[in-house]
Amino acid sequence: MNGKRILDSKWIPKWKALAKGGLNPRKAVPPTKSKVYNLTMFPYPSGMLHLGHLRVYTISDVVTRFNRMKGYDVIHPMGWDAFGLPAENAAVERKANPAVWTSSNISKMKAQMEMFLADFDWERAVTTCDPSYYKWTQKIFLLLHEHGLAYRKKAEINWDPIDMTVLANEQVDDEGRSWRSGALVEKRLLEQWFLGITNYASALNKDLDTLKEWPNSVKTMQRNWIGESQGANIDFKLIGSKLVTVDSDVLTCFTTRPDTLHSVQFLALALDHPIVKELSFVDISLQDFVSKHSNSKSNVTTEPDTKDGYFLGLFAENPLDPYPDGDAIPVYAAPYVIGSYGSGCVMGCPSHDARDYEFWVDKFGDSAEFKPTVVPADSSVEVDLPFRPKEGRLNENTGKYAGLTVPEAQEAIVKDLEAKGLGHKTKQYRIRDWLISRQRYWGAPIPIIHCNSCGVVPVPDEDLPVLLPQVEGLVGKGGSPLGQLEEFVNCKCPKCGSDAKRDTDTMDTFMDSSWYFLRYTDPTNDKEMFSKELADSLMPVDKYIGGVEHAILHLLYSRFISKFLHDIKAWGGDHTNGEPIKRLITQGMVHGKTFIEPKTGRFLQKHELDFSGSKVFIKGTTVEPEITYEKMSKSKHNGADPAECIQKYGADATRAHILFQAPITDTLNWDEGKIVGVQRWLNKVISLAETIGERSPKEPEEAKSNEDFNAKETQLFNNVQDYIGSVTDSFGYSLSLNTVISDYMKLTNNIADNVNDPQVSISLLKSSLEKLLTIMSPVAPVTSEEANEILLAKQNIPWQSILKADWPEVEPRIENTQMNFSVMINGKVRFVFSGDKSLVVKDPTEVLDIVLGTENGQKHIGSKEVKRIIIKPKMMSFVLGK
Ligand code: ANZ
Ligand code: ZN
Repeated sequence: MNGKRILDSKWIPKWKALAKGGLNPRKAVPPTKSKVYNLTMFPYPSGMLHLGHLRVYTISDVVTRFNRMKGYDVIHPMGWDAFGLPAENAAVERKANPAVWTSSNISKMKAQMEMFLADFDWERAVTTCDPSYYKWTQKIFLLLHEHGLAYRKKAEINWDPIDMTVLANEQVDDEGRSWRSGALVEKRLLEQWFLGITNYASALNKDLDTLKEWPNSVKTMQRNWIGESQGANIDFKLIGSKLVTVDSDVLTCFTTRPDTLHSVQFLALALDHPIVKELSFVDISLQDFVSKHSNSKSNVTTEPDTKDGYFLGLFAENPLDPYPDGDAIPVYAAPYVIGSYGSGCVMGCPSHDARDYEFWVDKFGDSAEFKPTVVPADSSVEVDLPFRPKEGRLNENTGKYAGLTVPEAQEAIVKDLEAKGLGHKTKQYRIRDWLISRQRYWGAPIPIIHCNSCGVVPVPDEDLPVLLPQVEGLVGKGGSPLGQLEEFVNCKCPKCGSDAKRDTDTMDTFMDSSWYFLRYTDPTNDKEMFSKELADSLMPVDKYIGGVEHAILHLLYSRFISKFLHDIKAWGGDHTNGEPIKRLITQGMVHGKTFIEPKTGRFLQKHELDFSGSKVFIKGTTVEPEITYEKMSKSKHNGADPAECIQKYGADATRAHILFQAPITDTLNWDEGKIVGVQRWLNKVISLAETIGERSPKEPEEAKSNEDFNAKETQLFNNVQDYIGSVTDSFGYSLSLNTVISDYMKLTNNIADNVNDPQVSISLLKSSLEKLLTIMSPVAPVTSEEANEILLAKQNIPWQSILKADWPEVEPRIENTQMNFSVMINGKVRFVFSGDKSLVVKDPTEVLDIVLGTENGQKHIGSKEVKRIIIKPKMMSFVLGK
């Protein structure tokens, strides 16, 4: 352990004694202002804190310390996103109990967080795998079920035919093989639980506009994910249909371009459309067509780009131009139509849509005919088909709509269709309902019982939580692990009392994390998921800091569940729209320094390199490696261990370094070598405390008042105020934490420059240093506290933690009436004299008298004869006789 770590371990217990176990004594000072809820994305307890964690938690810790010093009532909780596959895998591999594995990881990580001084509200901690937490996750599931927002539907899963088990997508490699058995993974249909997030698609999309303090990039990602399209549903009647199982003779198409209705030349149905299903019973070549295209469907659901189509022998009519006056429109089955989007039926406009164009040309080649209806606004411009204009007009093929612009035609056509009952305006969303069933062990059991007579029966409230059964030595075989535990599966139906079976799926872990910030407001409540009163007083989250990798799923699910809980009045009221997070801050990644062998491109390990000189060489050669910064990974040998860094340099230096290297939203290139600059700064602060403390009077003395400051003092005073102002701003809205560190360094140098100047009073030096120690305490609490202790001890003042201090107010700058004069004696500058600006216009002999009143005046002029005196702004010259 080196000196810095000794300091860390000196202060941690002292703070704990003052802060009831926390790490920040300020927490014991009653707040005077409103609540501020600072949240960071809680970690998965893998057992190892990495630099990404260190970065995000340092950011939220320093901001929280600042907010507390400002007097705010800050909530800064931490917890554990503790369910999930890694624990389960570790359990299978080591025959360990995932609960034990998880809780030992939690204690390790908690200790690592303490090492870098993160001060969280541990009294609010939640652990998602704890029954006292997942009881309420299950309750939320049941509430969703009660409101028709949780339902069962058949969906595909990955099935490993050798291990006889369900696999998560991550367990299937790129070739579609199981990670463990190597078997080719099969798709199987299984009844699974879905949550109706699509019911909230419109609100989730619209309310993005109210999130003024979210990064636009994140809002755009969410918008794209939700994928709202404005358009219309248009009904096409089948001509002389003889369908049996499908009892409607209307095909509804969703289109974003109702203005192109007159250019429709075919309709295309998805392969799983009921009409295609019916017809394929009797048509073997259609069967072949469907199965050929269904089999080619890959593991991931990418959009098939095939232009293939199969004519179904059916015709439909255009609602605005019915048969027989209008054309009979052929109906195809086509793989490019997505069954789950819109109505699974497309109105094909070869003249105006690229995909429809390709489809059409593929069918008819050179003899394909076209019916363009939209032309450029400027009719002299020639265009190629397909023509997909942003600004255009309808042509003569459109009867009464000819001449209208695209938006005008859309309005008019939809209006006419509505009048005829053949169409209406609508919106479509790309987002799908949320599949939450996992055929895994380590998750919250779905609180449902299946009864032969009553069907799906929710577990009654009084029987919650449905406990995850304890297992010794999980085996990763045979479907849902819970399904093999007879004691778990077999139960009585809560409704009729007959033998029944429990649902054996567990919930997606995103469900656990979709509401943890609400639980933090009331973490120990065993009567409710949280009290409405507490949630209302603490929500919404004011700042949420975390990785941009959660921009879509986690944040969308959190918004969905929060809005749902808001709608059922579990929290909030009419004044909110149930949005849980006011401001979102996405921190950048941490990249590691990577050494590459220039010829082969091989990643080099540290032991292959020679760091002894000013340049790095590959050991035993004169070859310099290529150096880049890349995402840290084992294969690139570019990882860095935060614990090691803290051991070496201490928590303060590590924290300051991580903030200093890059703005918080940028990628941070981690280069441990650069930490020396920060160390030098921290050492300087300590030595300033020693020097200034040494020179401070042992008895309290009255500080010089601001009006009496000379030019030097005024400048130092004003600088201190400027830096306080700048640091305050940076900690405030802009969160420009890298400039905070450079401000600290500049202010430190500023004080150091004045420390040996006899014209600067010791009381001002001392108060300047105190200000510095106060404003740097959020980032470097150990150094602040240590320097403060030195300063106090030298003055025989009993120790008081500086972490309790209020954040200093910026005092008004002092208008400078003082001027620094360089004093020349016989043509050479000998010293600087600080005096009132008015000296320039004073009688020179009076000025001489004043100068003689100073130490320097006596030393350099003394009783010598003065032959000439020149006084100018910033300059005085005395010519002395022999
Ligand atoms: C006629 C048309 C003419 C269209 C035109 C586009 C351009 P977005 O914007 O992504 O919502 N469509 C509708 N349902 C579909 C399905 N199930 N599978 C594949 N494509 C489908 O896309 C909406 C457009 O995609 C719709 O507007 C429809 O083609 C097609 F010049 O209708 B359009
Ligand atoms: Zn029953």
